[in-house]
Amino acid sequence: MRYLQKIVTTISFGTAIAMTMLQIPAIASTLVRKNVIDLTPQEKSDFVNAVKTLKTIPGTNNKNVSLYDEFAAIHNGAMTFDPMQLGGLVMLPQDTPSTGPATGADAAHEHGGFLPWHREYLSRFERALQSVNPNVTLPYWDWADPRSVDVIFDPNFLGTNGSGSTLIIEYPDGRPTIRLDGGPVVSGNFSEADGWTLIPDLNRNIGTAETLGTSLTRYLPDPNAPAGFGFPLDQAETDRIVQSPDYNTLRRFVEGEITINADGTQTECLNIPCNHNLVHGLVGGSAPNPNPNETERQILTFGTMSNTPASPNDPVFWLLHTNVDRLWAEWQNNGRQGSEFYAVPGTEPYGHNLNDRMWPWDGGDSIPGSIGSTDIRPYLPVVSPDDIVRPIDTLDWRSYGYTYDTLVKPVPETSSTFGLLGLGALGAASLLRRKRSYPEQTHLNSVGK
Ligand SMILES: [Cu+2]
Repeated sequence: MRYLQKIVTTISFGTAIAMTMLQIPAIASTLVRKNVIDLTPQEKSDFVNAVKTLKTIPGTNNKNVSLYDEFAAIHNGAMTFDPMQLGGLVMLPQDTPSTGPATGADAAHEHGGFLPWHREYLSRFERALQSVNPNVTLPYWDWADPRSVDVIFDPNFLGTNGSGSTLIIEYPDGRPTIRLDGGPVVSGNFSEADGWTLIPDLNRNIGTAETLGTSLTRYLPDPNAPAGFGFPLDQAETDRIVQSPDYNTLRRFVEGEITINADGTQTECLNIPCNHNLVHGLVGGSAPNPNPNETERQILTFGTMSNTPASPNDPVFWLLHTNVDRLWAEWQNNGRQGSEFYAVPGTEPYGHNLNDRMWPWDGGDSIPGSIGSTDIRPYLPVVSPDDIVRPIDTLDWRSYGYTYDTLVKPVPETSSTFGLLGLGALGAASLLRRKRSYPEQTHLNSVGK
């Protein structure tokens, strides 16, 4: 639908017709986003090479900035619309306030548009990768799979933990001391020695607005960390995300504002985040502030991934968010794809309702401000005034030309699903055939493993 809309828009502009027509074949061939643990060595090196190449291509606006940095700038810019940046207790002094209807709420997080905004953002990044190598698709990090961490944080794939810094956070009220080991990634892929140099203005601590410098910084948890303080995340909890009864619950659950317990009760995730927010915090290093007061935030954040504006500087960002998008697609694939399975109309701040324009694809309606004293606007890409995207345009992931391996894989014949249904061998075989013919419409095992 979004492409149809674009055709109608561009016809009146004449010259853009040819470009629009070129997009059509991409829709016809659906690319499959895979679990990162299933990538072949070739697929892994293709992904890494495409990501690194984007860091060497000049940006569309400021030629001193790479295409990759422009993506990082967009994520920074989205958060400047929230004067309480990331819900911290303190309003960072914002030298240049944002303007326009999006002002007042984070344009990409904490509200209904979290899922649509990131779906659009990921797809644009994936298309940028495909302009380097058409075989590349975004892999996802199934955070509940114990095999994922070793595959991802390999020096030859997305690089290792940081080193050289130990943080000890002590709690005067008797809570256990937290120890975090990490720091800059100093060798292997995505280290500065490897050429992965960050723009300090786009790599800031959300709580202090101080820059984290030019290195990717990680504080990965101890591999033996107890459940809830390390990887993997809980499989049963992740399965419950896809069972969420409505969009608002799903969005809050997967983003990490709440969790739903096994007995169906809800718990707010305050000082210790959940799901997507937890993964950000575990990679970048975060801890409850021992002494939050009127001038400090409730959660301390240390590295690149835990400081949300900066987080796309870590390439693992894309794998985490692709998993979030997958969980949304699986939820939608279970009969919830229509616009009635979105946030209740009128309940969201501007930019997050079904037909609102989402910055930066808003025709220039809103202008981001600064993060502290940092004006990120010189780093932003050019966005055409007719490049408009609303949440409603993002609901059908297939219209972007991709799907997920979990939505096209046939359910294994040994699956308990067949046992539960009590099907005989013949029935199971015919169901399997139907699934192969219409994989996305007869999907039974929504969290396929
Ligand atoms: Cu995120």
